[in-house]
Amino acid sequence: MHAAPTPLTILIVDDQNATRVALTAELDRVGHRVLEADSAEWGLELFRRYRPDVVLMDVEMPGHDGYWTAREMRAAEPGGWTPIIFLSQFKQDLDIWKGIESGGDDYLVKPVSPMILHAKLRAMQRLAQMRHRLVTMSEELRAANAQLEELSSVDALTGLMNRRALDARLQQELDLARRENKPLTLVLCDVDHFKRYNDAAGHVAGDACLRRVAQLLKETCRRPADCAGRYGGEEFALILPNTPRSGAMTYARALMRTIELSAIPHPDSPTGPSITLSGGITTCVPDESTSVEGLIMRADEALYNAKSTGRNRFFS
Ligand code: GH3
Ligand code: MG
Ligand code: MG
Ligand code: MG
Ligand code: MG
Repeated sequence: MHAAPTPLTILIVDDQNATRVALTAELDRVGHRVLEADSAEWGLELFRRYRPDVVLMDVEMPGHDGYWTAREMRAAEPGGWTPIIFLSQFKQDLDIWKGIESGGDDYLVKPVSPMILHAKLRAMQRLAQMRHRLVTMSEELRAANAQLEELSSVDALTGLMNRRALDARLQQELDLARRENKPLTLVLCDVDHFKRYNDAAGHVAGDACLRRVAQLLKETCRRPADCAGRYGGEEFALILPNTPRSGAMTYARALMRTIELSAIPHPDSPTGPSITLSGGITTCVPDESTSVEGLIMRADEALYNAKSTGRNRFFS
């Protein structure tokens, strides 16, 4: 042989002692680690236990034959692929066909020349490496995709759901509420006089203020199904499943109280020394005609009314 091969763990399954001894001696000589099994059952056991790199599989064995063993091995590694090379004294086309059909990757006729054996092992190793690279690549791709998915649904400034995710969630909750015949509440809220905040304190402080408001909104979502998101700019949305009108009003009062107590200073607000919110609330038990757009439109109208009647209030 020329260059020393990368050491492999090779499982030989063959009922004939002489064959195993000869193969083992040859594989040993070039540095491979050899596992020997004299039956299908034991071969399968060693396969499961040691996960060899390659299997050399006799076809004719008492009890279960090599075809059966190969199929069992394939079934024992879902998503995986260990190269299996059949060894047989039968060299008819049909024998070879059956070997490959039962899950073998190659088929050698006994007695096998050492050089052919090493060449075939090398080919299998190359395929296994290629497959490994592909599997790694697809895992990396999946991770990158998951990261992208996450990025595309989170608002970068506040860490809340963004508009895209909110719309999707609202649609889900709408469908669920319709199926279960339960009330769904949507709250849109908007920071009062936030342009003045930016003008007086600067955009960096403005950003920090929005993060603080976002955090408070998140904290007011006490039930697991409630969710808060940034609808855009200084506007936020809250989706409150299974919440009737009365519950929504209670929620709004608690939210306004939380904002009031946290007393985030506003440097230039006609509504007072600290940040205030205006909100629009809509509650419905959805039917066939209810849509996400319709809900948003109604909450928006209520928000507009809260703004135009003096701000720092929630309307429904
Ligand atoms: P109103 O009480 O009617 O809501 O008045 P307003 O000034 O809050 O409303 P307007 O829509 O006129 O202005 C919203 C401001 O919010 C303008 C914009 O500069 C600011 N804003 C939007 N997004 C961001 C952001 O991400 N960071 C900061 N710092 N400011 C933002
Ligand atoms: Mg045999
Ligand atoms: Mg606004
Ligand atoms: Mg506005
Ligand atoms: Mg505003």
